[in-house]
Amino acid sequence: MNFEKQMKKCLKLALKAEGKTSPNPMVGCVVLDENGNEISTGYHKKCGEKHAEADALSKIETGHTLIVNLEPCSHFGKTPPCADLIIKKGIKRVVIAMRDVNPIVAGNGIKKLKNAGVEVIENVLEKEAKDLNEVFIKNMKENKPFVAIKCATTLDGKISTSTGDSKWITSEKSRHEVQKIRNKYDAILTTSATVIADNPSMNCRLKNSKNLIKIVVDRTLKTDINAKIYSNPKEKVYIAVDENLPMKNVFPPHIEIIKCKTKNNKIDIEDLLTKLYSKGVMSILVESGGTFNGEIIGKNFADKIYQFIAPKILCDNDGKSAYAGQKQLYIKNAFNYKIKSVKSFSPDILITLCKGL
Ligand code: AOF
Ligand code: ZN
Repeated sequence: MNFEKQMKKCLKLALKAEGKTSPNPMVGCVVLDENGNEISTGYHKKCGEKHAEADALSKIETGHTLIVNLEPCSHFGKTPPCADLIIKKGIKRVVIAMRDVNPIVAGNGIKKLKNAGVEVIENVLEKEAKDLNEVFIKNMKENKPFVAIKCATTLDGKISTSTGDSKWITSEKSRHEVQKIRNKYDAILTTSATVIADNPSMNCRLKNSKNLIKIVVDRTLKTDINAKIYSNPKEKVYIAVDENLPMKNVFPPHIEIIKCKTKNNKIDIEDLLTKLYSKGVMSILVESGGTFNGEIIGKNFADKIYQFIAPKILCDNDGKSAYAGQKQLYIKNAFNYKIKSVKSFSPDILITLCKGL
């Protein structure tokens, strides 16, 4: 028995809470009896609630094999250690997809189980499990938010014509998928230029969707406070301004100013990301113009790119490019990304990319 089928089920269960577990990982769990029959399942529904293992074990007295996509925890956090509960419930075998990257667990859960005589099988669907929890891994390893760029381009890589027309490059189907992507992230980040040009609301309009945090990079505070992006008092907005900007404005409680270092009249993105992370923003979807995208790419801050491509060609040299301002004159210096998937949202496609090697 290689437990791949059950691990797949764990990943599926974990995904039920996508977008709701931050800053915690997505975890699912399946328990089998000694004959290999499934007797319970569980998943982590929300930060602060039961871990997946505790959820599955709460429904049964005992079991034989527990399958889970993340190493069981060994620490007293918001809940007691899952490794202790697994031992107490008499589980004989634990199958995991990946070790926990949280330094307070990192191998200690496995040690605890083995010391108690529990058999541990590791690395089942490890790659899939790491993909699922890419945000959590980045957070734990680098203490930085996970950053993704979303853009919608023509076949020739443009996000608008030279007259500024951009509505709509991609189809309704593609734009509906954007709503689903937004729902996975803690926050959406844009710039004053986009707020002024497009006055977007940048919210998530799916049924039961969460209130996204908004981040507006606005060094000199030139956006209009009546812009749509500021209009929902339930949605927290951080405005990143120059730390030396004299501030006399009073803002409603859902708007908070983050004072950032600047370089060459630009917000220091690294400083902003560090400050956002300390405020609990674990993942950010950048939806902005080409210049800002270019900066994110140029400084290697993009962990992921979602690029929707419509089968339209503008042939407009002065149309705006999706990535600008970081001109590379030689192919060997191009910023490299790896294609993770290509999906069709007819008539468009969505290419999802991650950092290159
Ligand atoms: C989860 N859900 O199903 C598992 C987790 O703050 P706490 O006490 O909830 O602990 C969070 C840590 O527990 C998390 O960073 C990870 O290391 C470990 N496992 N966390 O939220 C789960 N199994
Ligand atoms: Zn746990």
